[in-house]
Amino acid sequence: MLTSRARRTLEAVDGQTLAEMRALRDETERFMMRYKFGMDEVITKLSILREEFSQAHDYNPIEHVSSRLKTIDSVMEKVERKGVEPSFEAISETITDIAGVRVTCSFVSDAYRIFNLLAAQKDVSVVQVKDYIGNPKPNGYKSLHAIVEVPVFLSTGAVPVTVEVQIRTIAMDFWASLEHKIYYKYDRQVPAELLDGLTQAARTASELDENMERLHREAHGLPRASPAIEA
Ligand code: 0O2
Repeated sequence: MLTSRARRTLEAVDGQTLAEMRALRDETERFMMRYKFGMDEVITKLSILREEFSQAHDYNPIEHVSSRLKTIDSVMEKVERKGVEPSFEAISETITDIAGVRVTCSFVSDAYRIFNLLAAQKDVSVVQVKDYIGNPKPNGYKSLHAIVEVPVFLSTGAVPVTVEVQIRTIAMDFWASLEHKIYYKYDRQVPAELLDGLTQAARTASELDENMERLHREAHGLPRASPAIEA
């Protein structure tokens, strides 16, 4: 429902400007849709891996998969913050996390296993990997981040689409979501004692991950693993 002021503004816009505005709206919708399709493809790949792995190995390495598409406002905020030229081409080349998929696993070795299985697929190209599990952030943040490119097949042909995939354990995810809420609550000015508490909690979460994986291995008679990204 338009306000009378908005209606008056629209009435003052000439036909050509209105047509250009509509064309831009349609192009923006098409641009964002590609990311949704790319995200759906990655989710399907993960569902297949999850189901097939469970069937073949009687074990499920994926606990949970969630996804989010950035809003146009959030994309534009990042475009401004990073000083990116506001064209669809420049945005698609520079902003690689418009589509995001988060995978939660039980164990650290599963996080690397899922990444390696996804990266080995023929139609998946790995653009960038940030291994914050092997190299945690100073605040204790741990997660395996990958920017992958998948082809999306449209009626006009195939287009490559980037999707950010974050893979982590339940303990890492629990920590990251609390840390995110605390940062949001304090508008990034988190009191020092809370920051110390978060760093300590990150250590506890890592210890929990190590202990749980050791127990799992012992219970199943599995050898000690040194999980890593496969070339
Ligand atoms: P959202 O809403 O989750 O997308 P860049 O993405 O290039 O601007 P950067 O830091 O180079 O920034 O990317 P990086 O390191 O791959 O991290 C991007 C995302 O990882 C963040 O996205 C968070 O989701 C997550 N992340 C990174 N560091 C932390 C951290 O210290 N704590 C928590 N809780 N999450 C983190 P966005 O864009 O911030 O938000």
